[in-house]
Amino acid sequence: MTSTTERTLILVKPDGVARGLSGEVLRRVEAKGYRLEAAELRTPDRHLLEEHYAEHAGKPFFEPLVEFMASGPVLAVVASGNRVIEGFRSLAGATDPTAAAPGTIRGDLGRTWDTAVTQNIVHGSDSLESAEREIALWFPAAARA
Ligand code: IDP
Ligand code: MG
Repeated sequence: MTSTTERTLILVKPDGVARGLSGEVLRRVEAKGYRLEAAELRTPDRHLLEEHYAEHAGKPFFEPLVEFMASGPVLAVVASGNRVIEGFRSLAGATDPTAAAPGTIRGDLGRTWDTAVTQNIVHGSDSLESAEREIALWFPAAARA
């Protein structure tokens, strides 16, 4: 990838893949006008997830989160476009799917299944720095020097 357009890492989490929502998430990303640069379906190992969620290490939801994320296939996607980081966060909606606004991925397709908000269908990078860090973790070949 030689483009200098902003990029973000999107994950369709195990709940989203298991519920058959991968296509719906990609549809919304493409319909918004972003470009798909890479996509891979895989079950991430603990090591990758601990790196990916390093900012949350030590929090009470960290262990259940890593366990949930390792529980099945995840669709990892790199998308690009002007302000795609902010734009995908907006498409995704608030972290808690019960509270997420209708019209968003989490608001339209998610709900809380128990007391936790772990299962919320998607992840999206939250800043330029985390996007490049996360892309390098999930797609080492696509990392920028
Ligand atoms: P984000 O995904 O909206 O950026 P973060 O605060 O970065 O939200 O949290 C990362 C992920 O950890 C969330 O998407 C969700 O799966 C999980 N999570 C966040 N807060 C909680 C919580 O209070 N309980 C359980 N899981 C949580
Ligand atoms: Mg986050």
